[in-house]
Amino acid sequence: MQDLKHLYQQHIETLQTRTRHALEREGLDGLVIHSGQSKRLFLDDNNYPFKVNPQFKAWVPVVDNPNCWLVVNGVDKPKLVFYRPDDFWHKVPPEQTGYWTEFVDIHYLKQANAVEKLLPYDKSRYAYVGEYIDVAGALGFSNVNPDRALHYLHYHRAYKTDYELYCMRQANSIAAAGHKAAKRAFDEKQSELDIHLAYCKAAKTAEHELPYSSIVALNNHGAILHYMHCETTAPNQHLSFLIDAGANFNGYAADITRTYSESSNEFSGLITALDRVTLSLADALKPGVPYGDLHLLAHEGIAQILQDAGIVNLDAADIVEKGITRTFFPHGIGHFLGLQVHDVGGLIADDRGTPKLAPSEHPFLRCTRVVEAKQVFTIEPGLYFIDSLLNELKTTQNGQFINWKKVQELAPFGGIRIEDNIIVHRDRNENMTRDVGL
Ligand SMILES: [Mn+2]
Repeated sequence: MQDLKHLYQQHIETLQTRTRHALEREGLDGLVIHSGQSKRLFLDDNNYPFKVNPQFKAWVPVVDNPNCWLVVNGVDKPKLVFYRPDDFWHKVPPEQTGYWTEFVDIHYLKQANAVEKLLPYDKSRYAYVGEYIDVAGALGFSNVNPDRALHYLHYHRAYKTDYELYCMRQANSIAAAGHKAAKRAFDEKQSELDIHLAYCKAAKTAEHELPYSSIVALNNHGAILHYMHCETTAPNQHLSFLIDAGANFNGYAADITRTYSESSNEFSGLITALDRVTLSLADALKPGVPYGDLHLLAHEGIAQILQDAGIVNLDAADIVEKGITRTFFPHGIGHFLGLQVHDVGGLIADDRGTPKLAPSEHPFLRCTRVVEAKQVFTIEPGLYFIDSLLNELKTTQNGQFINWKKVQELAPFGGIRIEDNIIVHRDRNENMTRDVGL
C-alpha cells in the first residue's frame, strides 16, 4: 500500500505537468472536470449504469460516483468535490480514505446543484471538461472541452505512469481468474450465460463494472466479431469457445481474449498456430516500430497459417498480396489500452491532434503511431470463418484459391482470437497477460 501511495504521488505529479502544458496551449488557468451524471432511461425512472468521464478517473480512483468535480490547474493540489448526499434510496459512498486521499483536497457535497460555490468564481479562465454541456452553460462556462488542451492530454495519455502500469497488471490478474473459471465452465459444457456468470464470479465483478460487455461465444458464435448475446441454454455440442473479457482496477482496463477447442483436432491446431502469431507480434512491438507494421505482420502470419492448413491454395505471400487474409482477419491488430479499453490518442500524429488516420486498405486499425516505451497495447490477431465475408469472397476471382470443403468443415468452430496486453519498456516487453498465467 505504501508502494501504491508513492506510485500515485508520482502519477499526480505527471498529470500536473501535463495539465500545465495543456493549459498553456489553451491560454487558460485551469480545468473543471465533471465526473458525470446519472442517465435516465427514456420514459422511465431507472438509470443506465453510471460510466465515469475518463478525464475524471485519470486523476482519482473514483469510478462510481456521479456529480463529482475536480478543479485542476497543474500547480495547486487538485481539488476534489465529492458527492455525498443525504439519500435513503441509494448507497451513499463513505468519506474517502486510502492511499490517494492525501494528494487531493477533498470537499464533500450534499446537494448536486449546490456545487457552484465550490467552483472557481471567474469561469472565463477555466474550461469545463465533461459530457453535460447544458450544465456547463448553466454554471457559466463558455469554454467547454477545449480542443487544444484535450488533444495534448490525449496524446500524452499514451505514455503510462508507473501507477497506471501497476493498475493494469492488477486488472490482468483479476481478468485471469475469470478466464480460468470460464474455461472450466466450458469444459463442463455449460451455457454461454453460465460461463459468463462463472467469469464474473471468479473475477468478483458485477456485470456493470466490466470495462466492456464480454463476448462469450460457443461454436460458430465465435465468428460474430461483437457477439453480445448470451444463450441461456447449452448447445448440443461444445466444439469451441471464444471469450473476450476484461476487468477493471481503479478505473484501468484489461482486455483479454482466449479461444479453446473441445478436443485435439484441426481447429485446435489453428489455435496453436495463431497463439504463436500473437507471441511473435508481441515480440515485434518495439520502440521505433510503426504500430501499423504489426498489423501487416499479422496478415503475413495469418496467411502462413491459411497456407499451412490448406485453407487457401496459394503461397502465404500471394494470399496477402491478393487481399485474401482480410476475409479471415477483418479487424485491426489491436489498440492502446488504459483508462478506456480502446484508449484515446491512437490516431493522432502529435500532441496538437493532427489526424493520422488508418490506411484505406486497413480501415479498422485503431493506432497509427510509432511504438514507444511506456505505452500499453493489445495484440489480438484473429482467424474467423464469417459467412457473409466468405460468401463475398466466393463471388470474386480469389474464390478459386479457397479450399471450400475445408472451410465448410471448420465453419462450425466459428473463429479464433488470442489477445494479450503488452507493456513496451525501453529494453524489453512485458506481457501482462502471460505473466498472470493465461
Ligand atoms: Mn481488444
